Amino acid sequence: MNTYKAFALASVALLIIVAAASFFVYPTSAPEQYGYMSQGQLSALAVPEANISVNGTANSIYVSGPATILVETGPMKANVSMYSFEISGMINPEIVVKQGVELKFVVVNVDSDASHNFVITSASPPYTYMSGSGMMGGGNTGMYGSSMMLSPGSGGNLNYYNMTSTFSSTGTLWYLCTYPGHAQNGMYGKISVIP
Ligand SMILES: [Cu+2]
Repeated sequence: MNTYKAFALASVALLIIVAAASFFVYPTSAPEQYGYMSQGQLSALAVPEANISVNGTANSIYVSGPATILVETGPMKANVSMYSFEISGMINPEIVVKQGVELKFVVVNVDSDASHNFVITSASPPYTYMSGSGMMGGGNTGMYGSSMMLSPGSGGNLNYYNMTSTFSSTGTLWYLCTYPGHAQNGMYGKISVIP
């Protein structure tokens, strides 16, 4: 074997090792922005959070500092419309947040037969059939953040998407589902950013 051949073989071997290593390392080192979670993992998330106070009478939550908010889309509950978000046990609550606070939203589609997403916008209701339908993508494409469209779960696996939003100026925003017809049928809520 001449030197060139040995070098070529060594290069190929190195390439294979690097490719194999990255195949095994990549899934665990990548940020888990979206994926599947089990019902058990979802239940473990549904705990009272620091910096969040719940006001059932006003159907609102107040967030005073950095917090994680669990958003369940399309809750499968009696007398609850599928066109709903469930947050802290409430349906489409107003989220009151202090200016400058960074919120992490864990959006989980708990609906067994419909797709939903969670998009934050300055566009106010009423919404039409196609309201927001241009904002389908994930990757925090909107100014304030948007989840990807989450398919209904299957086999006990629920689709989730993690997104982070910082509310740097005071005012009124809205969250809604941009699947055609959903916001029109009430799948939205208010976000008030206060000083
Ligand atoms: Cu929806």
